[in-house]
Amino acid sequence: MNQKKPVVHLTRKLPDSTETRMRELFDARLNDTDTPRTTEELVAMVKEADVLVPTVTDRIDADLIAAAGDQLKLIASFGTGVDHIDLAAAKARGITVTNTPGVLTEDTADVAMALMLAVPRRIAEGDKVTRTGEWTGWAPTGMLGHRINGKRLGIIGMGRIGCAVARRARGFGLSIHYHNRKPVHPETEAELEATYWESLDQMLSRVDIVSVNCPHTPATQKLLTRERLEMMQPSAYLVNTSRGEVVDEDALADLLASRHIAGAGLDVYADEPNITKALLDLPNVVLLPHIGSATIEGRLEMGDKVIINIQTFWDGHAPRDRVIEAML
Ligand code: 8YV
Repeated sequence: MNQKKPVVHLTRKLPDSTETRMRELFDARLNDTDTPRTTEELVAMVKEADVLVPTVTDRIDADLIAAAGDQLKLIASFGTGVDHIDLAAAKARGITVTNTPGVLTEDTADVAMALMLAVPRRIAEGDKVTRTGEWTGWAPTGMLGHRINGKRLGIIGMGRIGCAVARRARGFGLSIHYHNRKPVHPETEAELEATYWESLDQMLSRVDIVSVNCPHTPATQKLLTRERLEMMQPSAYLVNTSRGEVVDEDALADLLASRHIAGAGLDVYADEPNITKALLDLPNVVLLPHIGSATIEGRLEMGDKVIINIQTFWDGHAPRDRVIEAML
């Protein structure tokens, strides 16, 4: 058992109770202003920290890892996605990486479902029309959208979040289709009455709503290329609560503008917080500021997980949430 408290650097402001507990357990260095750290600041941190607690807004690349002092042994990320961390470089330097899976599954699935309803039913447009005084009253042909009940949903990536999306979607009368590296457990497939598509291309041309729920990895970088997006039906919608990098954002904007795709609901972007300008002017998109997991409950549970991962590691055990590159 390690007697010394680990020096733990937090790159961003975390919930108060998470930070207070960290101060009790560790020699935790906080970021009160919550200003995203510059590369120089991150370098200074990894030279000193035993443990770094980054978030999705930090780029933990090979150069940064090379600049770390030998004392840096753990990167305990606050979040599930680990595409901001160069896992191979961390492994090569013997640095363990952990994340916070599981605790943001339901919240993220809720936002995916909300977008699936919001876009075909024109919820955001309706809110705008009502507020701006453009609404002239009920009309038989006013604000018509499309029904989702009875339609087909195609989920890309049937992990925890994909399955949670499927469960919700079934409640709204959608039938479930999915593309994954391999089929899910037969029991899960039976429970969801889900249809597996080994070929993403085949699935894309047959479903009414596409939901992106796979992690961003080298294999899924721009998985939805222009060619693939063009395979979608002109009446179909795209929802992305995973990572912007999985979709060719420029191509998506073009196809939405020309109505080759009916609409999109996006919570994530390739270059956050910058958004492809063309998307901003389109009425058939709902754009959210990466709030998939943004609940107080979720953030506290993420904080708890980070603390447990650090404490377990510092006590000399393998943390449960360590990220193994081959798993991605
Ligand atoms: C998190 C996310 O809030 O966990 C993820 O992968 O995308 C987010 O919802 C973010 O990563 C925090 O670092």
